[in-house]
Parts: sequence; structure tokens; C-alpha cells
Amino acid sequence: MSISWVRRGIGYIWLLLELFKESRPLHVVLGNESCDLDSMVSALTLAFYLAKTTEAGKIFVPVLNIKRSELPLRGDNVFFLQKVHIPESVLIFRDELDLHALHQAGQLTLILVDHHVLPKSDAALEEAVAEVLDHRPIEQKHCPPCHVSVELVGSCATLVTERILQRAPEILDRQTAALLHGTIILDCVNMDLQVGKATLKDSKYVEKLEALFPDLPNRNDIFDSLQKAKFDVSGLTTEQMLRKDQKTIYRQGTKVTISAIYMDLEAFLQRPGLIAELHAFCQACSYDVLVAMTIFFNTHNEPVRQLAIFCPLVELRTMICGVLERSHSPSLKLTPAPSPHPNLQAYHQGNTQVSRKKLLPLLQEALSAYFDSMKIPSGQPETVGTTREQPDKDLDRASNSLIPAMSQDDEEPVLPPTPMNSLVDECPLDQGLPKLLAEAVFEKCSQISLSQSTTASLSKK
Ligand SMILES: [Mn+2]
Repeated sequence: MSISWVRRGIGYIWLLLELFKESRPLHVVLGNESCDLDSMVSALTLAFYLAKTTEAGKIFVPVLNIKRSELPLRGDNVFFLQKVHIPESVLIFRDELDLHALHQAGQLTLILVDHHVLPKSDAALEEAVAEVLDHRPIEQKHCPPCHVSVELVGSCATLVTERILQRAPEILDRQTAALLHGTIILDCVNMDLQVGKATLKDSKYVEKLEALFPDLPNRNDIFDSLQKAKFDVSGLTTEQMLRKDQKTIYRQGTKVTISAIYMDLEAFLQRPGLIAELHAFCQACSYDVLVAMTIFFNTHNEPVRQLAIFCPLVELRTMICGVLERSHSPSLKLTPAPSPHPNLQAYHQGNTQVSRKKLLPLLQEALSAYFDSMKIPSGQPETVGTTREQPDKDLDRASNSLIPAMSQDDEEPVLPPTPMNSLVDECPLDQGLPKLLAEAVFEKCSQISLSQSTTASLSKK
């Protein structure tokens, strides 16, 4: 197994150091804010291609568009990086490089992959965008005025594969091929024609990669392990589980947050210190109500849904539970389940067709009823809204034939598939601009040297 990615990571760090000394521009390849597998792999592999094929002296760096602390929420990314022996320490995350400062210093060029609309908080970076490679329908209004390649295929990784194989096939190594191959297969639901995500071009490039590297993993195997890793929450903390796939609605300053939890409610409620963690989670973000919507699949592969409503305000909790219990369109068919605490009401949801998308209007209705009952004077203009905290559309969309009910959680129409950018309230830079200090870079270098020796010894086996 090659360790080129490790060398590449070290290369990046040294180049960054050089760059800061010499004030030379940095070419950042940036995926979208969900940092799903497609965005991560497209950024890594396109940066690899550009670095290998552009004249010397230009520096290309893939940047993962999430905070480093959020990588554990992307189980498939973590799994795949390990599988192809790319240490997390060589990657550069959004909170580690101050793109706005680089841009202000005239040292930034951006190449966008797997999206083409920057979120509001990054609007100032738009003038730095030099190129776009995307697989979603163009949003004319927001599209940067530069060279834009858009083709509606199942995976952006297909477009990167095409670029490499058409323009510089000699640079493709097995490790990069494995990254592209697995990503296309995951995005295209194992090339299942019935699911309809794979286009002819996706299939064509999966086949080409397999022809070039006959020892790539079997399609079913890599699809099953990536899909499993994507939904595996066993290694997450309670807070990470709550943040993994979360939406928040608010009305007149009252915030209700809804988290999809991919495990059995009974097991979730038995997690040690759960109530204290729910309290802390709500307090940290001023949520008045937390709705945990669990979904898992029983041994017959049938979906099981359960609900937990955590809210220390008795009147508000009672109102929400009442509206959900009495709802007829749709009827949730709720039956109370054991609860570990009076502030938490738990239910089994008999009607498994009711996804989070259908639950949201009911919660809005409950909030309205609550404010009506309180007769809160409507002196100031009313504020109502929805935000998506953790953009993980693909998780929602999970069009796995094994788990059809999950696709019903899809929050948006099938096309256009995303820019979740504009829907995201929180951006990695909301907490102020990160500073890339020289010490931090040196510390990273020493970490990489360590991981290099480990990987090198692993690779020899
Ligand atoms: Mn994509």
C-alpha cells in the first residue's frame, strides 16, 4: 500500500509554511459544508490531480469544510480514510485555515467541488472562486462568475474521475482510485438502476476504475461497509448523536430542536447521564424543547420509530405532547413508553410513515397553540423559522433499498439536490476567525511524522 497520501500531507504542511513566508497564493479545493463522503473525496482527489498536473510553484490544498471536531459524525468518511490509510492528521479542516484572512491578503484562490453556491457567511470569498466542478443543477442567481463545469451525475467523484482519466490517466494510483470508486458506488446506491441515482457516466467510470485496478474491493462489499459506517452511531457521544442530524424550528424566541437518532429509543434512554446531557445540550444552545426521533430496523428489516420529548417547561411539554397525541392528519398512533425522568415523555410511534418532515408542521402547530394559550401580546413582529443545524442530507436521503423508510426523511425534493449552504445557520466561522499559528503548524508536522512512521510500518505488512 502506497503512503503517498501521508507524504502529500507532510508536503502540504511544508508548502504552507513556505507559502506564509513568501506570501504566495494558495489554491484551496473546497467541498460543501456537509462534508459528506463525496465532498471530501472530490476535494482530496481534485487537489491531487491539480497538484500533479499544474506547473510547479502552485500550491493546491484540499480543505474539509467542517470543523475537525465534527469528523467523527461522518462515520463513512472516518471508515474510508482508515481503509485507504489516510491519517486524519494530514487533513486540513475549515477551522484550521483562515480563508477570509488569506483572501483579504490577496493570497486565496478557491476551487469549489460538489457545490457552487457559497453560504452567506462566505459571500466575501465568492470573488476568489476560480473554478467549479459540481453535479447539481446550476443556481444561476448565485453562481460565481468563473469557469463552471456542471453535469448532473450521481456523484461528483465521477466528474473528478473523468477529468483524471481524460487528461492525466498516468497519475492515478490505486489509493486514489479506491477513494473515487467507493464514493461513486455509495452515492449511486451500489449502481442500482432501480434506485435511479446512477447515470451512464457513473457506471462507465466505475467500470473503468475496476478495469485499471482489478483488485479494488468488490462493489457489494464496499457499498455495505460504507453504508453501515454511515449509520453507525455506536462510537458517538450523546451530544454528537444529537448534533448528527438536527433541525431547529423557532417561534417568538422559543426554540424546538429535533434530532434524528439512529438507534432504539430504549437503549438511547439508558445511556448513562442522559438527562443531564440533554439538559446541558439544551442550555448550551437555548433550546426550550428537544425532540429525539429514533429510527432503527428490526430483524425483519422493518422500520421502528419512537419519539422522546424533553422539555422542563410543563405547559409547553404538555401542549406539544397533546398536539402530537391528538393529531389526525397524519395520525402518529402514539403509545406512551417508559421514561427515566418526568421532564421527558417517551412514545412508540405506531405509524412509521410519519417522518421528521411530516412532524415539523405538527410541532409548529403546537408552538402556535402554546403562544395562543399564553395570549402573548404580538406587539413586535412575529418570528418563525426553520434552520438546519447539521446538514446531512445524504443521511436523510439514504436511498438504500434495505432501509426504504429512511428516504422519507428527505427534507427537500429529489432535485435540485441541495446547496444546503444557504440553509445552514451555523458556519465554522461564526465563532470568529481561526488563526493558523506557526506553532500549530509545527505541532501538526510532528503529529504527521508520528503517523507516517505508523502508517509506513503498517503499509509494509
Ligand atoms: Mn455530491
